[in-house]
Amino acid sequence: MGMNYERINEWILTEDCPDLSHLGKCEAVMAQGNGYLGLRAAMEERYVGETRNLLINGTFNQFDAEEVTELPNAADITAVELWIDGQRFHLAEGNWEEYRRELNIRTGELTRTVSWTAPNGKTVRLSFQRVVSLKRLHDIGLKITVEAKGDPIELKIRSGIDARVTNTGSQHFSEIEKRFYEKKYIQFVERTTQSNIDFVLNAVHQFARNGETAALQTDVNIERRYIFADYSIALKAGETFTIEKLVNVQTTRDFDAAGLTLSQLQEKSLEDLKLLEQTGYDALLEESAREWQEEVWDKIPVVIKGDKDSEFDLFALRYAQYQMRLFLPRHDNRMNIGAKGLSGEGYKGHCFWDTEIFLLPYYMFTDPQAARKLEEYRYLSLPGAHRKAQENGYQGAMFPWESAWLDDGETCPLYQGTDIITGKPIKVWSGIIEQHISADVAFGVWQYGVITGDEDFMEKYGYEIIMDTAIFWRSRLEDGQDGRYHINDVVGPDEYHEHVNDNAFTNYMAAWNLKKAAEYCEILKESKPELYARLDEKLNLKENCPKWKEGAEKLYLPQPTEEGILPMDDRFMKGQYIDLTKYKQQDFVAGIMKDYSLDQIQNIQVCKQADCLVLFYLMEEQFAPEVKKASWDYYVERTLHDSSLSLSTHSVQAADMGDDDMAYDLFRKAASIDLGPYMGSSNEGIHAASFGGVWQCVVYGFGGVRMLNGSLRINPRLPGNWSELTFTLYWKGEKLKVTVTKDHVDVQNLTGTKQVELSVNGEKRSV
Ligand code: IFM
Repeated sequence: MGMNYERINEWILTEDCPDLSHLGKCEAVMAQGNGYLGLRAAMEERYVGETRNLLINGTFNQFDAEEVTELPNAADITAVELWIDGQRFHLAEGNWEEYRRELNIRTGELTRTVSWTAPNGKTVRLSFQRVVSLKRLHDIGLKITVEAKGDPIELKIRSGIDARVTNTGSQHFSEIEKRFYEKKYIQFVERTTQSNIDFVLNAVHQFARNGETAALQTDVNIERRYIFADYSIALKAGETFTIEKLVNVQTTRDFDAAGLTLSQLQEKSLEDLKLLEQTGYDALLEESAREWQEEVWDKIPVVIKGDKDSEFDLFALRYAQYQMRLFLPRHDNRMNIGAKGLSGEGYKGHCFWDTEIFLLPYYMFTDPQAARKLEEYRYLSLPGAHRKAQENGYQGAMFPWESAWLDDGETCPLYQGTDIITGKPIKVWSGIIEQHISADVAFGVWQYGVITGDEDFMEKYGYEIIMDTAIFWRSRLEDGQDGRYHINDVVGPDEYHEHVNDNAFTNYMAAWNLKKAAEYCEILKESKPELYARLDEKLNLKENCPKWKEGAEKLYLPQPTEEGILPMDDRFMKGQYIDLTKYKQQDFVAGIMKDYSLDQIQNIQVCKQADCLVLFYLMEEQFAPEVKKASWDYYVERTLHDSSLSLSTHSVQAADMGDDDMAYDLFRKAASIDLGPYMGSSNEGIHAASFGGVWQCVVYGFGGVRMLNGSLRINPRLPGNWSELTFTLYWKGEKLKVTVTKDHVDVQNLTGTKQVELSVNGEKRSV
């Protein structure tokens, strides 16, 4: 029951039995997309408990003043209802056999096959196919084949565009127009209620009987927020009937630059639909599969060889790549990556530090152009960051903890969930005091600049972001009685502890940010005086640079205890120690919140997720191995991994410390967050950052790749059951192919235009 891994060597993820009480799992893990749109894998026929999502990246809307802006759920285009001699096809009725739902991550196609016997005894063999084109960002195809098995049947079909969907109750759209053209082409126009974005959805159906085109009478229906057609046909025993539903979706936001009016967009999208109709499902699929092959699988190939278990490892890595392409807005720098990608409504489509710390490494090393767009988004969202700083009494760029549209500023909700003890809504402090995000963004920008060597980006955007965030940090520092600066009242990466002082992660990252800004200031003054002058005019470098230096020097940085443990803040180690075994054994997250209120958790030694350990991993050379080991022993015992970001960080740390078994075990757990057997884990969408984490476990952890002080280092350590690992990465524009075996590391420069200097297992090499 549930996920089945029998065909993973063919790149196929299978569900071999419909699980109608856990619909969210396959809906999310089998979602499709192309960075422009994401389509959840809800089945064609409707079920109680399903979530049908079509999300278009960047189209944020605020439902009302009490809610924060979110990605609205566009009208549903996937529903197709079938009746066999008057009995509606539904897996909870009649009998089903030979069921399989399969996602082919190589081609991006989702299929479902089943033999279904209706309560009236009529049997049909059904096959459903679905593709979201990677090539044509607006196009989606569905194909359904019905075979009448033993008896003749009367088949009735209902299909159209259904705008009666919401985001768990919040209706983000006004209905604008709905109509049939030529009694054939269906068009539905809806407008977001606050951001005024027009969505135009079009659909057309075409039919074939035993492979020959068939024309069917269309019974047109237009209802409130729903436009659909009914068709019927009599089939003889043994006959097959095919329905193709071809759909496109476009929004006025896509054409902001071109300034298309709604009626021009309606006209254009209808023309596009007619082209799609001529293409048909099979060609659309073939074209899209070719794009997957060329853009992803040929460009970013990975190989893992080893025992039987390693087959899952390779699939998990490829599945992570599949996901990281689904939600990547490669086409537009005005949007970023939501914490749930485009596979569900969780976290409302907002992006977090997940982008810079967990996902950016994959994109920087494998698709630098896409990585650049993600960081350009941060530059374009500076107005919101400036506003947030001002609203909080600071200066410079204070990036939002949760970010949506460019000038939205902070979009983290103020309240979420209910306190188990008081029954009151729980205040979400992250939007106000989880401030490390500003340094994380600067860190991502710096990493991107060094790894890709993209000086054009740094000159236009990068240096400015690093300096603007330094302005924020300098204004944020507080004078302490000890003559040092402190950063009080924050939430660190471990969100179970709020209002802490001197969170190690935050302080070290802030100090890094201040120091880096001052360093760049001096470098640019010498090497790029014109750029320096431009930035000086904007950011007053002459006055700020000395302040950044002084700030970095005087900022208090927590130091290890006598036992070598780095205190994650000024409170954690004084908290109560409790036995966490019960929560560690639960197959769901945040179980501790069922027993303790967040107020109580403040004084307990329990971590939701890695905190100091993320710091060790980002600033590897700043901490002695004994400190890392002692801190590891201390924190691992107290960490619940209640955030999907935690396991991969621990795995990379374990690999760095040489604990191969632990690193592998944690990698497998990280790879199973969505792919694994826990049926409730993905209801609100997949965990986008965890896929970056899976890639990091393999390439950073086992592959031993890291950028250290501006240089490339490769210190691989394969898990015991792997005999080979091969991956590619870009280093300053050169594409390197790295092959690691138990006793050998081979690095080839596939581009070969420049010499690449690197260190392999401590020895200097050049390729
Ligand atoms: O950014 C994370 C955070 O660290 C933990 N809660 C979920 C967020 C989104 O993934």
